[in-house]
Formats: sequence, structure tokens, C-alpha cells
Amino acid sequence: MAYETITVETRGRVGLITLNRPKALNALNGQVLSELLAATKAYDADPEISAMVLTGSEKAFAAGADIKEMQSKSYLDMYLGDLFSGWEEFTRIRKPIIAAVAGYALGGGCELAMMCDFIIAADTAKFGQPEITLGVIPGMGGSQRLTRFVGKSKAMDMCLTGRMMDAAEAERCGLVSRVVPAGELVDEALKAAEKIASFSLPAVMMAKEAVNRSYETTLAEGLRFERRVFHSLFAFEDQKEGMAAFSEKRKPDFRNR
Ligand code: CO8
Repeated sequence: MAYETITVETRGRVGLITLNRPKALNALNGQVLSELLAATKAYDADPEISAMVLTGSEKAFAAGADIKEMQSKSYLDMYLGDLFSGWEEFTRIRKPIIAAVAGYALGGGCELAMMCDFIIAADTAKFGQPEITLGVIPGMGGSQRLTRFVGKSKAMDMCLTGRMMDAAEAERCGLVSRVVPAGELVDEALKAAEKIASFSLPAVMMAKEAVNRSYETTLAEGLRFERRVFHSLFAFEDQKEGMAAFSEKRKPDFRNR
């Protein structure tokens, strides 16, 4: 499929998706959403792919939802069009997606990065929820996901003052998993994705599901869910192979990848 606002390439078992609206700093409009959903769903269904990396440009991962697209809309337009509710579909992709963030990740850009499974940041990354400066509030999950990532005090600070957080602060408060030099960002993210893709795919997908479950349920329910899933992995030959390889001091050769 030909895309206009993203590019897509396959590196081994990893799908690399790059946001590509340079003139608008990768601002997220309806077309970006539908192309991103088409690309991630295609990779999710592709048996040759086990993980994905989503990145932007050196200057911007994404500078937010497209302000010019939203600007003249009425409440009725927003309500009847249910603008951007489609992003929920992005969070239902089952294979892991790493966000590789350089430059600005603002508003919807920060929210999109948080919808991925983890964030690797370049030392140039800047995160923010500046919607308050536009007379609105985050609308793609920022007030909810950012609070779960970094806690109330910092989330309030970001959402109420609209200030940006640099990569070091983002790592310190748990928004990103690691910070790497800007020139190595995509390679490092691909390396992490390739590592994930070398493991048993059902185990990887269930690990993603289990961690995500922790955001949506009680500790007791989450622990029960984890244990059931853990037990179920003993139905796969990859569990036998992984544990046999450990005992025999060799590399495992997982079948379900
Ligand atoms: N939307 C549309 N266009 C944008 C956006 C955006 N979010 N961000 C940048 N652009 C455009 C600029 O208008 C400019 O275009 P042009 O050259 O035609 O004037 C081009 O990108 C380059 O931008 P700048 O000249 O401003 O570049 P600078 O380096 O001077 O500044 C900044 C970079 C600081 C990132 C600046 O562009 C900026 O502040 N951008 C807006 C950031 C922002 O406020 N983001 C939040 C948007 S609102 C949002 O995301 C809500 C999400 C929830 C929606 C849910 C709906 C239900």
C-alpha cells in the first residue's frame, strides 16, 4: 500500500514506521491516523514480523495533533465525528511497538509515544502537553497516561504549565526507558526490537498483555491474570526449548517467532 504521511520498511523481523509530514513537524491528522493504523495492523497480521519501531524525524517525533485541522471545528463536529477516537485502535495492536523519539513529542505526539509499549529517547527529545496554551487540554490520553507514567505532581506541572521536559528528566521520572545519543536512536531502537523479535512470539505478546493489564485492574486480579498466562505458556514447545537450552548451556531456537 502506498502511504503519503508515513514510510514503512522491513528490517529482518522488525517493521520500521517513520512519520513523514516534515513541513508540519509530523503533526497528526486524520490521514496520519488511518495510515498508521493500516501499517501497524498489516504488521500485526504479518507472520514475518514480530515487533515494530515507530519514529519521526530528527527535529520532531510529532509536534501534536494538527492544530490547523482542528482549529475551526465546532463542538458538534468534534462530538459527531468523535475526532481521534480511532487512536484507541492503535493501542489494540498486539505485537510490541517501540517509540523512538527525537526532538519534539508534544501534545498528541507525546500521547502517541505513550501509546507505544516503551519509549527510547534521543538526547534531543522534548516531551510536553502544551494543549493548555491553546485553550484546551490533552485529548488523546495525556492527562491519564502521563499521570500513570510520572505521577500526579509532574503530570499536573506538565498539563497546567505546558512546559517541556527534556530527555534526562523524562528518563529520571520513568516516562522513557532509556536515552541514547541522537545519531544512534533508530539503530538502538531497531536493536531492541530485534532482540524482542528473537524470543518466542506468544511469550512476547503475552508479556505485553500482562504489563498492560496492570494499568487496568487491581493487583490481585493482575496477579491472577499473570499466573494464568504464565501457566499457559507451558503449552508451547518454546517453553521446553527455552528451558532445555538453559540447562544445556546453548542458545534457544524458538519455533514460534
Ligand atoms: N499542528 C499543525 N501544524 C504544526 C504543528 C501542529 N501541532 N506543530 C508545528 N506545525 C507547523 C507550523 O505551523 C509550521 O508550519 P508553517 O511553516 O506552515 O508555518 C511548521 O510546522 C514548523 O513549525 P514552527 O515554525 O512552529 O517550528 P519551530 O521550530 O519554530 O517550533 C514547535 C517548533 C515548538 C514544536 C512549534 O511548532 C509548536 O509549538 N507547535 C505546536 C505544539 C503544540 O501545541 N502541540 C499540541 C497540539 S494540540 C494536541 O496535540 C491535542 C491532542 C488531542 C487531540 C484530541 C482530539 C479529540
